[in-house]
Amino acid sequence: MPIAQLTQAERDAALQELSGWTLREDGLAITRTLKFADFSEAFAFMTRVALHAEKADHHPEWFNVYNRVEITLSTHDAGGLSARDVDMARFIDGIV
Ligand code: H2B
Repeated sequence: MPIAQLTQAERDAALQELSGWTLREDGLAITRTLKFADFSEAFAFMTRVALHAEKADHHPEWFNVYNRVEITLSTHDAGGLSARDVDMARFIDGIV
């Protein structure tokens, strides 16, 4: 079943609530870069997110080098941002 993209109003409200997240230039994703003390801390974070992602069946796009994790959230099944991305961003914000 297709997943609904956020409306512009919903997207604006989500961005207000999610400080630290930036709308990608094409408007189809949100991004946030996190820095940790070292690689172990970064990977521990990624493990927690991965376990949650499997449960939620919603997966981040990310890039990691040493202590930096660049995260992009978008819903492929919606062709852009959906409530699932907002939920995932909230989860991430809750554990950092
Ligand atoms: N993750 C993300 N980010 N977007 C999706 O549309 C998506 C996903 N779809 N994880 C899920 C998996 C889908 O491919 C499976 C079949 O439910």
